[in-house]
Amino acid sequence: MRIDVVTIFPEILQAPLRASLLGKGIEAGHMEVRVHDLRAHGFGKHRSVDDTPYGGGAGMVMRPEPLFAAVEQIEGDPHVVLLSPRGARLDHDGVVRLARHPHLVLVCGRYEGVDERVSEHLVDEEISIGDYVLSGGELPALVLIEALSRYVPGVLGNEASLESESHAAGLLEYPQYTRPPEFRGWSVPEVLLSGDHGAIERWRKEQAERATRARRPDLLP
Ligand code: J9Q
Repeated sequence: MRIDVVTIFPEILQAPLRASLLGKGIEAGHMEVRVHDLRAHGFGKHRSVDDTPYGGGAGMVMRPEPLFAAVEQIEGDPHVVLLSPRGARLDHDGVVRLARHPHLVLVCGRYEGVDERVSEHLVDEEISIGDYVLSGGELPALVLIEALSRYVPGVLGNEASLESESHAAGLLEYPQYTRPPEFRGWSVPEVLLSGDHGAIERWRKEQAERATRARRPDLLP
């Protein structure tokens, strides 16, 4: 899978893309991620990429020309995604669907918005990672790249994608414990120390259902 990211802040992306399992997967060539500086296509001495909104109002709007130039200089026939608070909310099914595209371009919106001609004529779809205020699409792009990497063979290992499939499709996880068996008077549930694998499996299923009912009833059928 190939991903190109278009942003005015390449440095926000660089370190996270090098770190952790994701970075190793990219290093090993299982996934190719390239970050493009939108200001390379900006106007004037300050490489400006935004301007005031027609019709008035606060804030700045990203101009279309730098965004079209940046995306159109990327070779191939990519699926173009704009990270924006106006997008469809990303969920597990959305990640799996996007992972089927061999080549994505992620456009990071900034400022108070992006000229509507970008949404209408450059971008294939708009994606939001959740309903909260952010100053730009760079962190959402990283979230999407990490989520996608789980479906790229070799990046996090095949077991990881199988594990996340079963997890995201169903219930919340059951509670996990490790050593010590007692900490500040709080004990690990007896059944987990019993060695009775049947009983452990039943306990975990019951706990997963209980946690889902209490915390995320919207996930239940
Ligand atoms: C660009 N809030 O928020 C959630 N998903 C994407 C975004 C976002 C934002 C501001 C600018 C993207």
